[in-house]
Amino acid sequence: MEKMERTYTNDLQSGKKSLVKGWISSVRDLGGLKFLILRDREGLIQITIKKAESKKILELASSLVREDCISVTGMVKNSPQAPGGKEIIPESIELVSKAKTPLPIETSDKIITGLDKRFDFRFMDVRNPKVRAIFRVKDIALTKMREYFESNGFVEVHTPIIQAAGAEGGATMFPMVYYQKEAFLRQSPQLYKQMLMASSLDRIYEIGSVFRAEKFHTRRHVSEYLSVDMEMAWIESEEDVLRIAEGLVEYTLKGLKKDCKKELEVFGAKVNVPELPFKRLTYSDVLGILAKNGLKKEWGDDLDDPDEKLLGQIMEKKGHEWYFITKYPGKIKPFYIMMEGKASRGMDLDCRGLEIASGGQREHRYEELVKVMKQKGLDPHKFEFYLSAFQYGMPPHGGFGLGSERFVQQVLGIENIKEIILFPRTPERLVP
Ligand code: AMO
Repeated sequence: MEKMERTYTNDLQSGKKSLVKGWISSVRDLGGLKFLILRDREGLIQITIKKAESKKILELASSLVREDCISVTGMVKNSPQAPGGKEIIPESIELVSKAKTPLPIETSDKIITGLDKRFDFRFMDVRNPKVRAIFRVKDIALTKMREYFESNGFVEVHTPIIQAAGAEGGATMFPMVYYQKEAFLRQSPQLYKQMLMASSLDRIYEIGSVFRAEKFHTRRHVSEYLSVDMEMAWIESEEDVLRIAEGLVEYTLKGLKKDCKKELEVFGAKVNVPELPFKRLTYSDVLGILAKNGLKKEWGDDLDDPDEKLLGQIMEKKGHEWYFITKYPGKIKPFYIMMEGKASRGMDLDCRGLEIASGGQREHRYEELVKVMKQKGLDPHKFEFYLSAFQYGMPPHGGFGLGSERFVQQVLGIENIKEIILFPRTPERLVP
């Protein structure tokens, strides 16, 4: 007999003999009938056992419990009462792998288990269709971002994760032993993506893990996240970078709307594809808006969570879910951002009060760069490998880093960023 190919539950067709494989989501007994609900990556299917007609199958089915792995062959039929409108009348059922009882966490689409317990048993938590939907949205979002970069002339690169120096400040670096030397896990590909602007690659992007030893527990910080980074050379100003950032967001949201309808529905997420160009507010504009709404800040103060949230609400009321904040004070931006008097060419991209990306135009003039490094208390000797790229022909350039989890978090309206990471890393969590 020819080997039958496995069919996912969403591809089943009535009138076709099929093979399905998955976990048992529930078992129900109803007089003359026994129902097994099988769950696979794509959905659910009801397996209907007529007790009188299939004694052998019934015997096996009676020993089955939730989360057992089974494989079922049988005829697919339309059945309006069944979840998804179809059922399988089994010809054979095989128990592939047994599940222990009781189960440590709940896997039905109502999420009732606490977050920590769910992360302890994350492999099982992801069987929950609602949880799985998050990772499909993340997957499609990253695919769309890659498409956008590729179709705009960007080259994908991979720069070192083990680094000799950090770019984003000493406090959040993870040190490690590298043979006899001290090294660090990268906080960002910042220094390398800039060096590549002197390499002729012109436009690059990198999607990779970055590491931050964050001391605070917030709903938007983790110790390891997936950063979407880009850098482009020969720019006129940071405006060139903003245009790519807004184009990327627009393209990705359009793609999600088209390819993730089901998943967005699960979360009741209404994706509005924003109109281009996004609203640009200068940092000074933002202080003005906040002051008018009773929140006074000194010029030069960083924008904290409550400031960003209030601004987000005000902007949303005006019809701007996405907006840039430009011309940040130089003193609160990193050394690599180009200064412009007391301000800078640094920007953030926010969505409904949450910072999703940050970047801007970089300082490409060697002497200026060294001057700012010293002003910010950094030792240029530690950055010689980086600085040498600025001494043999470095074009003007800029770029940004976008937090992929924050992007998905905001699109789906999820409270905690950890939910967007399969195995999150926080100060307390290193396993699983
Ligand atoms: P920044 O440090 O602002 O800039 O980070 C860029 C974006 O990354 C996300 N992000 C985080 N996400 C989860 N957990 C964290 N601990 C965390 N920290 C940051 C945010 C943020 O906007 N090198 C620059 C980028 C550049 O200039 O190109 C950088 O890393 O969404």
